[in-house]
Amino acid sequence: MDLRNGLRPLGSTPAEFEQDLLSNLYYRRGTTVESASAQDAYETLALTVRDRLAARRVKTAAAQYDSNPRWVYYLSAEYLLGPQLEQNLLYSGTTDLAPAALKSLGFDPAEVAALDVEPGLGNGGLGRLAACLLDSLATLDIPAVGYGIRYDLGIFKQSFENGEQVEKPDDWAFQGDPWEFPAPDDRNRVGFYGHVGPEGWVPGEVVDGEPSHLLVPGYGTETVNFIRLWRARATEASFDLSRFSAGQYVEAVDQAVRAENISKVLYPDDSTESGRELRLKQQYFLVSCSLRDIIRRFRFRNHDWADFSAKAVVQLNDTHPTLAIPELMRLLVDEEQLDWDQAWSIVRQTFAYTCHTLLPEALETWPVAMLGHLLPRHLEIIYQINEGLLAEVRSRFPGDLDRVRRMSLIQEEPERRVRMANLAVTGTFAVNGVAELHSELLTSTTFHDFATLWPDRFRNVTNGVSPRRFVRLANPGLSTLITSGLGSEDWLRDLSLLEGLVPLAEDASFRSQWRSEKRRAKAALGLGDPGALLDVMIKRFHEYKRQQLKLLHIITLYHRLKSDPGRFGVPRTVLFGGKAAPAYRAAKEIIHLINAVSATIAADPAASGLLRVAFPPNYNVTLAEKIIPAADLSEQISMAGKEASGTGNMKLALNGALTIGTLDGANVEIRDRVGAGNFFLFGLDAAQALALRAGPYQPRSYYESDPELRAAIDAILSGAFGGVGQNVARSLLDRDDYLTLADYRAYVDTQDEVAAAWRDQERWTRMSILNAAHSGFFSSDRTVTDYLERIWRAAPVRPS
Ligand code: NBG
Repeated sequence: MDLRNGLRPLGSTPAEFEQDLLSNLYYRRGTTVESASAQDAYETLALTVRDRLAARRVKTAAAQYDSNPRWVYYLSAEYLLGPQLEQNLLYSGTTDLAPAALKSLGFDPAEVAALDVEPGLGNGGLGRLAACLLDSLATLDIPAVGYGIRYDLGIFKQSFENGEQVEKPDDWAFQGDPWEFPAPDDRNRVGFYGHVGPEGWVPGEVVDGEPSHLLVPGYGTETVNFIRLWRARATEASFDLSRFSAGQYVEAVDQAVRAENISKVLYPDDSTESGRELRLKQQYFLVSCSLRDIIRRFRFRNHDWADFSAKAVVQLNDTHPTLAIPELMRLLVDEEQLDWDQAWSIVRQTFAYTCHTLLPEALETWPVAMLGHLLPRHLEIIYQINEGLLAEVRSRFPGDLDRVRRMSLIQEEPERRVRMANLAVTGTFAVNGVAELHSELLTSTTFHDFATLWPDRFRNVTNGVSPRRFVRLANPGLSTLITSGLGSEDWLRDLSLLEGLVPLAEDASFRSQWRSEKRRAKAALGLGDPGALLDVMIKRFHEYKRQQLKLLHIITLYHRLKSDPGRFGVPRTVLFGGKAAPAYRAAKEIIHLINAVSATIAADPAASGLLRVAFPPNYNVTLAEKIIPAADLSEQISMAGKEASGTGNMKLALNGALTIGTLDGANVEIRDRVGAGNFFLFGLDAAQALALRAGPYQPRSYYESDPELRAAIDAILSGAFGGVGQNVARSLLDRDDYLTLADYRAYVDTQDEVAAAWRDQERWTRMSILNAAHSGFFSSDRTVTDYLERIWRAAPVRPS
């Protein structure tokens, strides 16, 4: 069948690509080369590249429709996609064609590429993981759709004023988004509030969800999947014409504005009641629109509900989409008239849940009152699910009231709240942690009761990252070297082939080329001497991740430089990147202190050429792709037992950075693979940390017995850094929730070992190569393969 319906094929020569560009410029931008702006050129280029992916998407859709496969549906509140242009050039095979064609039309390719804005649809690790998994799903030809929200404003843009974090709106789609296909004709109506009467739920407010989609191409295959993003649209009825006519312009649009606020910003501030309700609204909006879409898609080829879970597996990315469980129950029982047990069995075979945290405070709960007000029917359904759960607990553990209380979907004290993680575990067939240690800790602590009741439900899938984005696109120089070392580019689709680099670690000329790639990446960052050790800590700011520990080390190095130069070590640039949640005061104060310490050191001529602290603002994927190739040392220093996995640790190791880290998250598996001799381990392990926290932990005792530690903290307290950060120091002395002081000495001593290793550049380079060589396991292709085997059980469909 001719899927193009006789349309001429897209060009593959430079001249043809140029023709396609011209045609898009003329017909879709309505302009000509003579009058086109750089923005016109960028949009045109994006459309021309997108056309090539669209052609593949059409083929993929036809093949997927034909085979009526089991679909993987990924529900996520965020997708941290990163810039799209370079990725889509690479995946569409137009990396060389495009700049040549632009140049020949008189445009500057670099200026055009600089207009590509990274979508503001994500925040941190779980959002980036979602993006890597979708990349790998497409690369492995798995029929998959990602569902999310099309936020107008992303997570804030970070800048610093007098060293303090300032948040500005991230209006990422201000100029429009040429990668997106809007589909206003596929709107879904979503209800909120109202009451449950004899005729069922009667919502008090309705909003339309309007979809658009972004293409997700696979690498080295024809498959192109997509992400469907929902944007809230006021219904026609929400505009009050009579008020408008009466001059009440604000009141006239009040309802419409409230409706459209649902997809206004990612993670609205939840320090107010209305902010919290808005988050809950977003969550329901996402799952309601997405489930209707999934059901619509199911009905293309299927009719019998008994087949539903054979045709769809829905992965809940953390607890944000957990309302999908009661929502599917509602659709099946209230709208499709299935009986409760049949509906519950479908639900239980359809959903799976990934947990991304170990912090108890990060497990979401919603006040019963709020949930019942916003979604009265869903609360009834949750109660009914809870009855079934508690009946099972009571029959398995007669008389164990405490267990019933712990496992209930409803927390009673101090306020009645719905425990979303318990609901997620109860309504799914599989629950996974994201690294081996994390999955173990989930079953032994957080979900211990559930793992006792349903041991088969729990499994591990260690995270991974896309080698296309985080090696090939981020580090083209190193990629070329790897390809020449291995003799082919196959490693980009099978990262275990990196093992082939092991013998090259013994080859002096390869080592020298490896080193020059690092230096080149460092020089490109523009942070001064590329011969200095680049020590990198890039991640969200959170006390458990312990940026404050790195800071104490920097102050110690500074003190040594001034008064004990023999112990200073090697020239070092420390680079931080990351944002603190706007309402997280302690994390923001750590940021402020880092900037203050950085300024003090920069102003001291004695530190020049020896120690420098850089903190470029607004860390995002674009910046990560510049920093990661340049990094020599990767800081993964969380308190053991707190970091679920980490994925930055994998990206850095794959690019040849050596890790200094605790036995936390995926660090454990990285160290197992790269070898203990190629990893700088320090500090308490998870069991020791737990034991120390359980007793009467006294951070002051470390302060009192360690002169260097005392000097570092005293410097902060005495105002040596412009008086900034005194609360940080006091909180370390008084509470130190994350055992920073307990791990300080081991950390500083291990950093001395780092410096010693750095002095021997041949040794360091060997270790660097071996880190990359042994990190192939951390490809998201392997992660997806594990999900397929352990959870999804979906098979590839290749477009012919
Ligand atoms: C993060 C964890 C990381 C983990 C990513 C992806 C959240 C809530 N959690 O350790 O902190 O690597 O998820 O699994 O973003």
